[in-house]
Amino acid sequence: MADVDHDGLSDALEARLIEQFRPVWMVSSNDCSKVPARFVPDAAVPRVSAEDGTIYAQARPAAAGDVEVHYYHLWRRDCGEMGHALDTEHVAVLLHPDGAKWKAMAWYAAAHEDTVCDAGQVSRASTIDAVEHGARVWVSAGKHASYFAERLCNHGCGGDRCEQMRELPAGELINLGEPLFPSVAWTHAPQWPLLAKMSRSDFGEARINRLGKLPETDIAWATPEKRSSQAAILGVNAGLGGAAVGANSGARATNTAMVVASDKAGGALGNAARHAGGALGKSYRGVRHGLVKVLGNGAPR
Ligand SMILES: [Ca+2]
Ligand SMILES: [Ca+2]
Repeated sequence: MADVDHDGLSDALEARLIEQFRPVWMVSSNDCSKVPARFVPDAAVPRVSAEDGTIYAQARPAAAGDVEVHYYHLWRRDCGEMGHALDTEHVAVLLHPDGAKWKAMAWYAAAHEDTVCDAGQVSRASTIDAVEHGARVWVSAGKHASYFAERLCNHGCGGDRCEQMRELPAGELINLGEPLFPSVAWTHAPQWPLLAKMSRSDFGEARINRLGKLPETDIAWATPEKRSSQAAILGVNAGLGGAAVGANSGARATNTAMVVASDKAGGALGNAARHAGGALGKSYRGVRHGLVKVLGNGAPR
């Protein structure tokens, strides 16, 4: 079994999963940085070779036989108000084996990650219709924050816009390997925080636990503790939950980014979701079983 990045997953499995769950990217037609860039592979300092929609990926083992895949969209520059060269953005998905197939349990989209404006989101895969294939991801113009819904695009600290959006044609997918055995020379470059994003999981126990308890219809903020400081920045009190709609939006506003469709969680799925929420143990394994149970009871197509 060839395993060029020495993480225990075969090259063939990594290639298959990376391709199967490749997201569909929605990008802005007036982005100053055009589209995600390709970088010269053997340059230790990141140097753009083309702005051609190349996406970089990483697949690595997670707990209990699961696999976590990161998709990096890397840009020539961030063109926000405090713009800078190079921009390091990503989304992630947690996969579990189901017989001969693989299914997604949960997705994470980074938006202003590691800043006070953090508007990252987590979602059950079924909520955003991305159990057996990639999620659709809206990328804000110039800032390149990633969102699972177009109408979340004005979050962050309020400067994000998704205007004149178009689907990015599928470009090349390049496996970055792992931090100790990267396939390119620039993963450790201090010019950008790529190594940190490659080195950590986006599905820690606390986040997975919150996800397990989330209503089936909701996308959640990945770092709800940051949302209150953000509200202060905007001078809005209850406001940032304003994207939430539906009967329970008031109660959910602080922790929940939005309700996708209030009538979606019906029947067996709704019951399974409630059951999973109630049965969740404190451990990752327990939560994982809960999420698998939800998926196994007929997630919507
Ligand atoms: Ca491998
Ligand atoms: Ca790998």
